[in-house]
Amino acid sequence: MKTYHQLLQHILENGNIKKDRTGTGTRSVFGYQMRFDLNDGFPLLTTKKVHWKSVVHELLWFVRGDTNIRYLVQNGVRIWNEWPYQHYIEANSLQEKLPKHSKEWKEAMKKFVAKIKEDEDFAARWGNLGPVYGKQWRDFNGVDQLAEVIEAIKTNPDSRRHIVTAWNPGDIPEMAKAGLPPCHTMFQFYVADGKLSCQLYQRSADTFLGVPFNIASYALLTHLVARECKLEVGDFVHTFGDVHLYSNHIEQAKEQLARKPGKLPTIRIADDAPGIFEIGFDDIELIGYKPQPAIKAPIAV
Ligand code: DHF
Ligand code: TMP
Repeated sequence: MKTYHQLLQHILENGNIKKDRTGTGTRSVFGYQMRFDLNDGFPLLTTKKVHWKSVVHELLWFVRGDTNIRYLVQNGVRIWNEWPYQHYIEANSLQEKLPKHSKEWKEAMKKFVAKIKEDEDFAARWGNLGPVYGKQWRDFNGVDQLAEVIEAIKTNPDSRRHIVTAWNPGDIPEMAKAGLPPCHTMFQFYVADGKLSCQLYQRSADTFLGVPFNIASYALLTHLVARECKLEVGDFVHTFGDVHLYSNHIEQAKEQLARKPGKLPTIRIADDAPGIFEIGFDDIELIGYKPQPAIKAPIAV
């Protein structure tokens, strides 16, 4: 995964100092591209431990068209908790009592998440992120983009129109309320030589925390769609708009750069597993993942 290290290095060397919505501050560049041949192994970072379970559950949650964090919470996945929680705080005017990232804020988040898990009505009211990825992939103004793109890959592999977009301008205000306007904005598939490649355009990228998940997620999606279409996997191409390192991730990035990338793991999807729309967590096995220890970093909300 030298490719990812090169991106970190590139931002450290060339990043513009830039303010951002969260008030954290970033070093950022505009426009960058990485390419991973999925036949070289599965691109899950080895120079820090990435929480694989979260990657898989989040992708299955998108594929099923779900946008409520309840499924994630019930499966021990924490990565989307902060946004509905912050929306709950703001909708109930609790900002003064619970300032972002304070000790009280962290304590109350545990209670919020427990309530999402236990109380179905509370989850229905406060667990929804709005019409984010899952909604747009499966029902973009009535269009099941994921099902249609799979059908098109099967019937017309050479098409240059194999696109799924999460950027639905009319829905952006609703997404911004309790979630975020889509960061991984649109993707395209390409078939050549019996291999399926995928390219993602990511408009905004948190290089230290989000990007390792995004690479793994789209690599897994490519494997699942290839299997569905009886194709081998090709490349995952990752194209960025504003790709940044938050100012409170700089030391962590340097720590990671000092580590040497190891051998990539592989994945195996059970032969008897159902198709992409019914596949379960246990059908997907990660083999030979031996990462170096996790590196903690605060997330910008
Ligand atoms: N906001 C920001 N500022 N950056 C993001 O990357 C981001 N990603 C979102 C939602 N909003 C975001 C969804 N994806 C983590 C990773 C991906 C992700 C959200 C959060 C994260 O916190 N990763 C930690 C801990 C993972 C865990 O074990 O729960 C990590 O060290 O990788
Ligand atoms: P923004 O909406 O102001 O661009 O903030 C979104 C932040 O979340 C930005 O730092 C990018 C980051 N992000 C990722 O890097 N990957 C993701 O998958 C998601 C959801 C967010």
